[in-house]
Amino acid sequence: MGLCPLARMPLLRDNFTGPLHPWAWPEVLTCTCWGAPIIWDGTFDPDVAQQEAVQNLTIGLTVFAVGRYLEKYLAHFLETAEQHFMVGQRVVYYVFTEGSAAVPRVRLGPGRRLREEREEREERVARWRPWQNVSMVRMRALHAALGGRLGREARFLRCVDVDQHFSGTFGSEALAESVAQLLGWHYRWRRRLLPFERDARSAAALDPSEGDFCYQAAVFGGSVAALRQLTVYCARGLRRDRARGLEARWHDESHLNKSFWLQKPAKLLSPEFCWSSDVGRRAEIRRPQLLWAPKEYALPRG
Ligand code: UD2
Repeated sequence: MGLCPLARMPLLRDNFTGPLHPWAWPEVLTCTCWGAPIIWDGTFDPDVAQQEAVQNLTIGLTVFAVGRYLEKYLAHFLETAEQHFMVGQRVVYYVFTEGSAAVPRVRLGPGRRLREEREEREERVARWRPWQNVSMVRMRALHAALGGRLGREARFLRCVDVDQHFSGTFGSEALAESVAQLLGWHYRWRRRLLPFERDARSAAALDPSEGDFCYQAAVFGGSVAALRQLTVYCARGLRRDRARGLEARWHDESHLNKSFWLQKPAKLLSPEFCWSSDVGRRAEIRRPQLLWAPKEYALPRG
């Protein structure tokens, strides 16, 4: 597999339908070297995407909300998902949380449900506590859930961080067998500068000549089968590293990047689909679909 030209060889936006003059649009990459589309606002017609989506399928949205993240972020996350996420589709929110924590009640539209993933996992979730970062065990918990009811119920899934909110339409154009999200901080960087895991002892390690793009663990998705493969790969890597006293530079995100290097995603979402205002203004970022909440790294997690 050849390596992708990154921002050094951008392509023009195609299927232009927006109100701007074409010359006002910055150039962006719209296809990877292995033929996967990179979805930007203006490169798809939302109505066509909606029509082409398989009808009557259930889309799962998984989100982990443990400790203060539950109280602080979950309600707003769900309220905005109701306004923007797969509107008109059958959606199940799978909220992974712990013990007796109260999941906020949010009014859901027709065909939309919320399931709390805690009973069978209560003990496991409780064991997350000593861990510095809850996100480290998401892969294992997701893999287990995909093998159960969640995996039978949903056709496609989107797995996301809770400390963000939907700010624009996030629809069927984002569905595919496996979907990766370009990280807003790094999508313009040259490959050799990307923050992949470089310690060769880690299961997440990528050689300087490896890695296509820097993907974010805050949004990834795909079919149940593809996600079972991805989550088991990452969970095994995380376990192997832990047994050796290692922790990859960006934790689960490093393992996700390794997995997507080996199994190329079928579709990439532009950074518009998960954007941080802290990155600053970018001409090609016009209507972010998800916005990060300000990061509070000084506060405890887990
Ligand atoms: C980055 C990634 C995240 C993950 C993490 C690994 C982005 C936007 N996010 O996030 O996906 O790869 O790095 O270090 O790039 N959580 C809780 N309770 C906690 C802590 C975390 O529920 O106390 C859950 C929650 O869903 C949260 C997610 O884990 O959104 C990721 O944790 P984070 O946002 O604190 O990690 P962060 O910002 O380093």
